[in-house]
Amino acid sequence: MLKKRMEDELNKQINAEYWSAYFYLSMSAYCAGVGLAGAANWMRVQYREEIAHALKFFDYVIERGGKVELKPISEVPNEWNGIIDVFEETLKHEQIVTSLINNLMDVAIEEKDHAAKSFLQWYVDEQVEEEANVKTIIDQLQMVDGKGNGLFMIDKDLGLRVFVDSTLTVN
Ligand code: OFO
Repeated sequence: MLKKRMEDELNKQINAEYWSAYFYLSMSAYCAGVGLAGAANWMRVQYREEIAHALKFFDYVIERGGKVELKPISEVPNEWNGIIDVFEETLKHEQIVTSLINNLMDVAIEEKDHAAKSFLQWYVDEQVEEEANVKTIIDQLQMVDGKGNGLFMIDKDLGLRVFVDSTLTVN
């Protein structure tokens, strides 16, 4: 059985993952609006990843006999200053999520909840990958100054991303 404190923190994280999904869907709309279909696709895949992250928490709370409490999702931004800004904001956001996951891990340790620690390790590893992937894209975009033929080629690559439910695999 989950302790109340752990249950509350997991419920907050479900909300944070849905917020992330909504955030990336908004970025997808922005990218589509500025003619970057590849980046729009990348963000839409990211949106689906976040939904999968949320559902993994959702299922876990239920599996541990806890109560899922879905809260309202607060408003997300819908304007950015170009494609480099979009990915820089993505990285900043993922760094915040990493700290949320680390805080959750701290709670699991404090509550001596070994099962939650084991469960959360998946997210700790996933965040390393999330940040690294975004950092690579920012580096590429900066190389071409976020424009011209270079941007055209990067956008094509971003268009190749397909959704793979990483919650079903072991990192
Ligand atoms: Fe769920 O990792 Fe991104 O936000």
